[in-house]
Amino acid sequence: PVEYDFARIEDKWQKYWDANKTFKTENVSTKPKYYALDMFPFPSGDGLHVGHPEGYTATDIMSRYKRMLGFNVLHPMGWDSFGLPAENYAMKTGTHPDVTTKKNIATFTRQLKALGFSYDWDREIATSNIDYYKWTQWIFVQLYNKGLAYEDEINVNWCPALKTVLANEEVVDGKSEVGGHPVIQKKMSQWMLRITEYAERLLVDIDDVDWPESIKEMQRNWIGKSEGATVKFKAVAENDKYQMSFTQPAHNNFVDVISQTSHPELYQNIDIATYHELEVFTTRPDTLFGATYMVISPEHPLVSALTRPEHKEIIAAYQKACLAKNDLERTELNKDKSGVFTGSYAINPANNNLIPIWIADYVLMTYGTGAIMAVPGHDERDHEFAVKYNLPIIQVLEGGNDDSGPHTGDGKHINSDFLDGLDKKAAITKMISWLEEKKLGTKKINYKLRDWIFSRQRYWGEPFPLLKYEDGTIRCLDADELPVALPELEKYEPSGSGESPLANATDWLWITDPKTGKKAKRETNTMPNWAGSCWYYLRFCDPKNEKEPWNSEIEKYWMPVDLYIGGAEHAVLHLLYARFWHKVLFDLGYVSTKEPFKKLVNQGLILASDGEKMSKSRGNVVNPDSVVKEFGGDSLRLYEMFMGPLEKVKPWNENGTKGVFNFLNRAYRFFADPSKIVGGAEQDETTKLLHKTIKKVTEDYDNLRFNTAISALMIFTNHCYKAGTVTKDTAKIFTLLLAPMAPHAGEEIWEILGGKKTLTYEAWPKYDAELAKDDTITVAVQVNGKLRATLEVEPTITQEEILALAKADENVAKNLVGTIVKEIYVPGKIVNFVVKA
Ligand code: ANZ
Repeated sequence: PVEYDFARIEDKWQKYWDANKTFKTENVSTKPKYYALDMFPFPSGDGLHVGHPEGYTATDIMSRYKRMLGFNVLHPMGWDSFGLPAENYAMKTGTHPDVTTKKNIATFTRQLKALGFSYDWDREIATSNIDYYKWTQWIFVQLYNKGLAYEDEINVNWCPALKTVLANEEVVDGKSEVGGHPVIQKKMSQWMLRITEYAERLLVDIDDVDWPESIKEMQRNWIGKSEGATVKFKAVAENDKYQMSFTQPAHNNFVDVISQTSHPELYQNIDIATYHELEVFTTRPDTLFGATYMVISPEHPLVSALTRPEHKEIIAAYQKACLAKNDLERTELNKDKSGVFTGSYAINPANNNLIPIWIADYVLMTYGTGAIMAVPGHDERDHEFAVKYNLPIIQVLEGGNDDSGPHTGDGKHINSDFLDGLDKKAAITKMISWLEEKKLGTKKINYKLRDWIFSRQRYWGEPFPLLKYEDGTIRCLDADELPVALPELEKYEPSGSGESPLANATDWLWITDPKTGKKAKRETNTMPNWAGSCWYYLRFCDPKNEKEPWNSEIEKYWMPVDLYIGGAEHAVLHLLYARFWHKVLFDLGYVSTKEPFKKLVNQGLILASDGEKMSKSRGNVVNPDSVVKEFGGDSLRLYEMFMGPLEKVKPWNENGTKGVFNFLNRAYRFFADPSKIVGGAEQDETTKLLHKTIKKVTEDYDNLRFNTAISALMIFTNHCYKAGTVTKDTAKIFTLLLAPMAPHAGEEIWEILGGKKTLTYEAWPKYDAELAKDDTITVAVQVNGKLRATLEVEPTITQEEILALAKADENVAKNLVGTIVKEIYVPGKIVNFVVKA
């Protein structure tokens, strides 16, 4: 009997593919191209996780399938190898990150090869290799020269204990996610990239790509376009006359609206000559008549000018407390509101009412203008705040059924002078015209998107190609001065001053600039690890090019990426950053497409058998090595595809692996057994099912439905066992259908069947549409118990469809006189209409 000796078979074909460079891809071809890309891994010390092969198998199936369809396929693999873990490991063990990275890459490579992925290994790249990051630096030079890179003093999350800046995502409740150390807001000089300049295009072009709607929506929300207006308020302060007679009595109780009519004496005291212009951004200019107070952010530049002396102390304390909170904590709806009064007032330009100016942390300096007009009658946060601090609430739109909350919906305007009677949309338009006419404001579009903080105080990353002279001026290097090599360091520990460990590299740090002869210091920060992954898909097109990052002709041939598979966790990080760089490169004429990734698919998370996330601490991680050892790489591939739809979250199941292994075993023992393969014509039943199977598998591959493709092959295999024998042609077709998913077994059976090595470029089987058609069933149609027609229909027909079909039949229609009082369908058998004249 034939035995499925997977260990021998897999080893044999992996060696064959390697030795013959079966998957080497040429950049010159008359064939149409197909570019299938995986999100390349960070080569961690833990090795491959069973989550990796899920997406990798899917792209590999598509690559193998498309080769058989006659495409020239680019299917590369590489390493996102810069990053903090390697550096932390270095600090702990004293092993240079370069050494650790190389070791980890070797492990990953061995593990990927064990799964038979059809990568063109000659295109392998690693972002931490100098011949790669030279070009990452080159792209930075392009950004810099285009005015898209700048240095700025900004507030960052600074963790004194970890001695580094942290991303917002790395801070939980004001503490570092790692170790729980306090995190403060600290002003530090950082390199920034002007991604905001591309906000509109990043938003608009997302409509044109074939991506999951959820990811598109996350990007849209992240970019956060808001249409509204800016409005200028006059803020009155530093005016003693006004202060004396007005501030003190008013600020303890604001229930009263301070209008000219109610307090004419106050207006007389205002010296309008001494005012500050306080500009706000609002999406609801129509509610201006309902603005009863203003709020400025604790970081607003006018805080000190608007703070009356008697409020100074409390405001200083408040500002300090705000530094300990991040933006999310400050703006969350359900967080308790806090704020302090400045002692100053502004004039509402719509009705000249005096409204108090407060400082509160729910207003962020990084959005809009850092100041708001508060409309507690129609905004949740303003309402909560007004209730807490007893500030006046005026309703300016009719409606809202809950007395206790603000009315955030639409309605006719009231208490709003020239807006009265208008709905929201019309009132917004009218108010904007009024503001523009009076030069009090203007239509304005705002984006939530912030510029990208692009520097890290870390060692294991790309050095910036920047020199700083003693007079503080900066020079960005020219292309011919690249690369700036990352110096070898013995001490990776950051200094704690906020400077990167590179500040310890004294020999490297200070140079005499050969181009100017001036003494210069290198930039010691490094780029974040998103930099390398922003353009790796371009380098894969032309990875060995020493003169340029890629050749334009080659880029034109391969781009865009036709299929990109990876985790949804990159929705607004890598996927947005890469789109941004790509658009810059497009503007500079270096790439030919507006968007880099035509189709994106997110594979679903694979959970442990207990339904929990796999993690080392839970001890529920499945190691792919042990699965490969027990069942082989083909079975692991098949199992990961058989678990369920690619995009779904699915738990691992030990028995499942065994189940697909049994199927592969059975298939192999049949099709690789010469005694089962006979000459002559194929049996009719087998021919029919074969064509159906080709159709099903083809359509499933086209739609990345690999689980149902596997089911179809299982059904066919079971049929063949019942049939006893099949012809060689049938066996060969089955093998070609199976091979993209189980390539080692596929190649071996193919060879046994006398096919020439290798099946990689064999033509994909075609089906006969007639033979592949589903069998039909015959349904009788009766009217009042008399047979009027018989219908030939697909077995999957629904009740609705068959009733419609029956009524449309000429003879049935003729007899349906009067009213139909009953419609009965016995599935697959009979339709009966009861009519009454
Ligand atoms: C008055 C108003 C009335 C507002 C109303 C809303 C509803 P989005 O949609 O997110 O753009 N806002 C403006 N700048 C802010 C800042 N720096 N920090 C916190 N909040 C800020 O939201 C825009 C609205 O958020 C603006 O419109 C402003 O409140 C507030 F019935 O102005 B609105």
